[in-house]
Amino acid sequence: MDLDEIAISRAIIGTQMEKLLEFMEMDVAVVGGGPSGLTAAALLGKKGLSVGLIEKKLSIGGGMWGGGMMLPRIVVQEQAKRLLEQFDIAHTPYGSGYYVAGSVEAVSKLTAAACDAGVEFFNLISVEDVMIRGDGRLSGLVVNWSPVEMTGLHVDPLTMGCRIAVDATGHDAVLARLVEKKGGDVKVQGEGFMWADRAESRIISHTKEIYPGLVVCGMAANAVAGEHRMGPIFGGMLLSGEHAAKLVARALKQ
Ligand code: 48F
Repeated sequence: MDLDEIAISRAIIGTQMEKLLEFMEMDVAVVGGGPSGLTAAALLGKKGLSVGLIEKKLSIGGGMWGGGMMLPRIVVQEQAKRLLEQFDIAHTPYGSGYYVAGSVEAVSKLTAAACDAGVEFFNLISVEDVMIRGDGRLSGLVVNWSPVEMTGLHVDPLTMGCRIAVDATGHDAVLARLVEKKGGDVKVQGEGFMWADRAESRIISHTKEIYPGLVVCGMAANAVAGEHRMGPIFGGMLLSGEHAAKLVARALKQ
C-alpha cells in the first residue's frame, strides 16, 4: 500500500476537530496537566464524566517531570502512599514515612490512568479568560493556541463550555486570578515561602469550590489561600487532586 499524505492529514484534522466539537460542552474542564490536575481528571473520568484536560505546554506533567532541581525523583509521604499504589507507581521507602518514586514514571502512570479513564487531552492550548454570565456561575473557558499567546499575535480566541472547571494551573492560579481580576468574589492571596509540613497538611482544606463552577486544587489552591509552598514533596498534590475530584463529582451528583 502506498502511503497517502493527504489521507494522513485528513485523519489528524478530521478526528481532532470531531473531539474539539464534542468537548465544546463537557462536564469537567481540568486546566493544567500537573500532578493535581492529572489525578483529578483520572478519577473524574473513571466516574463516567466527560473530562477535558487543557494544558498550555506541549507536554503533560507540569512541575512533576523535573523532580527536585532536575533530579528526576519525587518524595511522597505516608498519607498519600495509597495513591501511589492506586496508580501503580513504583516506590521505595526512605527513612520514616517517606516514599521515593521516579518522576518520569509518576507522570507517565498518572497520564496513562487519565487516558484509560477516557480523559481527552487538549495540549498547546492556553486558557486566557473565563465565561461568567448573568447567573454568576463559571460556565466556560476562553482558549487560544499557546503559540498565539507566546508570539503575541492578535488572534481572537474560542470558547469551550463546561459544567464545572478545575483550576490546576499550579503556582499561577490562573483561573482564580482571572475571576478576581474581573470582579468575581475571589481573593488570590499568593503563596508563602517554603514550609513543606504546613503546606502539605493544609492543602486539602484549601481545595474547594471558590466560586460557583470553579474548584481549585494543587498549588493553585495554596496560592489562593495564601498558604506556603512545599517543594518536591508531592503527596499533597495527589491528595488535593483526589479531593477536587470528590467535590466535583458531588457538585455534579455523580
Ligand atoms: O505546576 P503544576 O505541576 O501544578 P500542580 O498540579 O503541582 C505543583 C507541583 O508540580 C510543584 C509543587 C508541589 O510539590 O510545588 O510545583 O499544582 O502544573 C500546572 C500546569 O498548568 C499549566 C502549566 O503549563 C502546568 O503544566 N497551565 C498553567 N497556566 C495555564 C496552564 C493556562 N493558562 N492554560 C492551560 N494550562
